[in-house]
Amino acid sequence: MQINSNNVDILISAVKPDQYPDLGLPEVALSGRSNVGKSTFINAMIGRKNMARTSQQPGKTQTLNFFNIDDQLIFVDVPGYGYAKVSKKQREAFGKMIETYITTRKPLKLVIQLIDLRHPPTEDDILMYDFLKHYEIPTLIIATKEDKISKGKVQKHIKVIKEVLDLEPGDQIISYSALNKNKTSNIWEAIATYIDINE
Ligand SMILES: Nc1nc2c(ncn2[C@@H]2O[C@H](COP(=O)(O)OP(=O)(O)OP(=O)(O)O)[C@@H](O)[C@H]2O)c(=O)[nH]1
Ligand SMILES: [Mg+2]
Repeated sequence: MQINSNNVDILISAVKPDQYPDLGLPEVALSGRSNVGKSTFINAMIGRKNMARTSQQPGKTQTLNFFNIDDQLIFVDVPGYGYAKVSKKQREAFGKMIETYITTRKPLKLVIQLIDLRHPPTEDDILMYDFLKHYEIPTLIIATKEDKISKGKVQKHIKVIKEVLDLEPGDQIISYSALNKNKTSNIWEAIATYIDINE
């Protein structure tokens, strides 16, 4: 799958369904802990530096941000979970916004769940994965920040993630670094299989 990184645009920052765009494109949403690198992942995949806003501080993304990717698909950047400093009220509002999107959105073809390759999945990661499986949402796990551990340890860490999540046999896991971007084309190939686009 080839993407023209010049033909990428933010469509809308939405908080409720009547704001979701209506282009008839398949959607791929990100999920994962705050600060795991969801917005950075989008930028790395499309070859743009700061299309999705990133931060070293958790809690950066606060709305559902829809990006038109070369008129082929829409990436939906989503607020992260598990950030203690977000107020209870805010956390509930984020939770509801994400739940509504994931459980009702017809064009949603795939959720890419990011897990930090360095650490076993958290309780929140497990809850999120179980939620996706309950609603039968196809899920691709990206184990990110691969550059932060030595090559020899990658497979061992992937195995831990698989075991702790109790990964379903149909769900793939790919390790990735948004710094070296080595597996970008493999991930595009994987995404293409979910959205019925020829590679
Ligand atoms: N070394 C390394 N750092 C990364 C990688 N991906 C993301 N980061 C860093 O992780 C931090 C958080 O990245 P974001 O993309 O803002 O995280 P997010 O998941 O969108 O966070 P929220 O919007 O708060 O939910 C930034 O400092 C990124 O530079 C990676 O693959 N390798
Ligand atoms: Mg973000």
